[in-house]
Amino acid sequence: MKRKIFFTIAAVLSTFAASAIIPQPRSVQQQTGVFVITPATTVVAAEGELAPLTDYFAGYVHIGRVVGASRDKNSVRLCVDPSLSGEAYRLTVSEEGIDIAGGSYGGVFNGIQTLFQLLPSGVYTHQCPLPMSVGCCTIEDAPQFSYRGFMLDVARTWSDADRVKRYIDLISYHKINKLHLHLCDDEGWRIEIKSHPELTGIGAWRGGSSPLRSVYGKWGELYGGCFSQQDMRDIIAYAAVRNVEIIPEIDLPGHSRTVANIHPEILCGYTPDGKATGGYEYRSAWCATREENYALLEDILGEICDLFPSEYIHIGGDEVDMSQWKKCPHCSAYAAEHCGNNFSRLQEVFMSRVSEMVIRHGKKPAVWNEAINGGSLSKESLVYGWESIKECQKAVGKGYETIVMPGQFFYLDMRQSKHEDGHTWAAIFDVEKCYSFDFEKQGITADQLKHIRGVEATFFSELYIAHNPENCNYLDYMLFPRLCAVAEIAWGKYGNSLDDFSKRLKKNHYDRMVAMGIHFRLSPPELSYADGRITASVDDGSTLFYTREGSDKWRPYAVPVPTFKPAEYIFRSEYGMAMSPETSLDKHYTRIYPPFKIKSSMPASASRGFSYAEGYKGISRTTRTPHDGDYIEFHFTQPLKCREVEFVTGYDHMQRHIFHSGYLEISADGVNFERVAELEGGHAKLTNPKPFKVARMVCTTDGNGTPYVIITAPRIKPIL
Ligand code: TNX
Repeated sequence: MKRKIFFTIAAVLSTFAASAIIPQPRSVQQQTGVFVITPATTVVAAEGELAPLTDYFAGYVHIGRVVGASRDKNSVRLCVDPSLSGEAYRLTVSEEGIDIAGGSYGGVFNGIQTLFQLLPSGVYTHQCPLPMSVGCCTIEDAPQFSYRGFMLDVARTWSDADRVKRYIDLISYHKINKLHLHLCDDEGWRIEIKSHPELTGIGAWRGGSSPLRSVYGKWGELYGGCFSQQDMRDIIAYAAVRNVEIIPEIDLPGHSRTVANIHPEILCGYTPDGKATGGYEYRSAWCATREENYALLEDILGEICDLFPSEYIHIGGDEVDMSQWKKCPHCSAYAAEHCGNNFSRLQEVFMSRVSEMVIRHGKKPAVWNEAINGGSLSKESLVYGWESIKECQKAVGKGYETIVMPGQFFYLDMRQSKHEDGHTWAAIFDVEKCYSFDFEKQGITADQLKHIRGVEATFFSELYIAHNPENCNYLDYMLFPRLCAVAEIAWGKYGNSLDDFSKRLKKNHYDRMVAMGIHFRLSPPELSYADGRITASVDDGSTLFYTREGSDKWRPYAVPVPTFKPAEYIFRSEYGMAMSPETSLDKHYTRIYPPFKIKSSMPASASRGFSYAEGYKGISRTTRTPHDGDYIEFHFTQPLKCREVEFVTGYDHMQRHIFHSGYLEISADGVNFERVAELEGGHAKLTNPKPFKVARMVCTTDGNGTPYVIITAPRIKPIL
């Protein structure tokens, strides 16, 4: 009797679980009864391609494995069913056992992921105790898109093999099946090329003793890393077990400053214009008409094609700075003769030659959407539409298979709310906005949809370097739960509403993500102020904390906080290792804009003079890179009284064009200065400073990896 009650409760629980899967399956039929996985249960697959999946499964659920024919009822049986299409699967849980039939290896893998989500979330810790009961059900499921991708930029901020494998696990739990690795860019070269060991020998390291200066974040310390070809083979094999294909990207012909630093001869040869660059080589595009360049690219791409088993090799094509081609006598003559002076067509000449190399090696080219602007790139190319939906439609219209990934929904390097970190160029968006992406609402027709191979989320990592990349918290926070939304868009929303997705996410998937070890982002707490009290609330079961500005002590929130200075309070919530952003009432963020003038040892640039920052109208720029001893002074008309002020070199969200080290001095009389803070990431913040008239940022590093310094207006908060 007791046993029966237990099973009934378990069945209710798993009934609930079956309707709370992410991505949600197409069809779920609940039945009565349960199957109990005990230590005596086995996972069974016929000999052959499914064998690795028995090991994989038993790595999570500690039961015996059987490879070969088995008549054992008490088992989880894996099989390929040719009547199912590719990655489709049918998961049947009966009182006798569990059957996972897939149209292919990938289909079976997908079925296993769905089964994991029917089990207690502890399954993801690899330590879930047995027995575990699963409610009887039949789930029939298939993805809408065969390409469900995630792109990680390991070039700007290095992520090593262990980290990449961890993300392979995390994406595969969400049935994402492509990992696009952005392997080189202006800031690094991350994959060993045996015929050109200098590419990683030099190009994988910056800062410290490296001849390559860092551009973002770090300076004095040598940092970076790269994958040997053997590392990459391990990653590819690890991913293959998890139904993930690695697609490598060698970004060409722009974004190539790393190669250009190592092999300056690849650049266009023309008489430099004499513009001061502080010794920094700013040009980065491969010369399109230098024949030897194609020989070098053949070496590189030949090895890439041999190393990666993927159908596609991504050859880049984004954001090419064509100004050098215009100055290059050979490129400009070629463009005049063959391209009607259209430099996009010259880019296509370049891309076509590179595509031919890839095709000769038995692969197909993948490119960013700008690469098809000239009109003649091979129709075999897969186009990644990142700039906008319109660019995706343009690619489809030209007959290309297309990956949809416009920045405003799919770039997970965008910030998630106004006062958080991250890029803003495409949008500020959180998981809900991300989930709201809808092909039909975006104006994509059923006919266009036929040429859409899938979707991809990206994480470009130039801002990551400033966020302690040695641990994954920031990256986890930026990726999850937005990647859960992308996973469901990729798998097919099948009419699920945002409300339904949010419920599944918060009620069930939060616990799974905690068990997966993800430091994901929680939605910020809701705040309101009335009758002298701030009330905070959350709708996801997370625990609330609050603090007051200037204090580092966080208190648990239990009841509304009485105060007449509500803007000074900061709230956040936690769930496992997940965290919400810190949030305050709007007034907390209010800034003031007192008049000031800039004086500097560095001249102001002609196009971005100091008046921009002085007028709080945008960034100002110097004409040269900074040297040890250079300074920037901020002279306020009236002594500045404030509750917080932050002085910023570089963009306010991006540690680039900064003073890499230095300090801040303030003075009440403009004569006597007191050193009050050290610069970190080009910034210095003062809380409740005594009134001062002049602040001076002093640089103690020679150079900043770029040809100038950006000066941003100070960010000043008023006394409340
Ligand atoms: C655009 S997306 C880029 C990257 C940047 C990214 C930042 C693309 C093909 N190019 O180089 O890192 O924006 O979001």
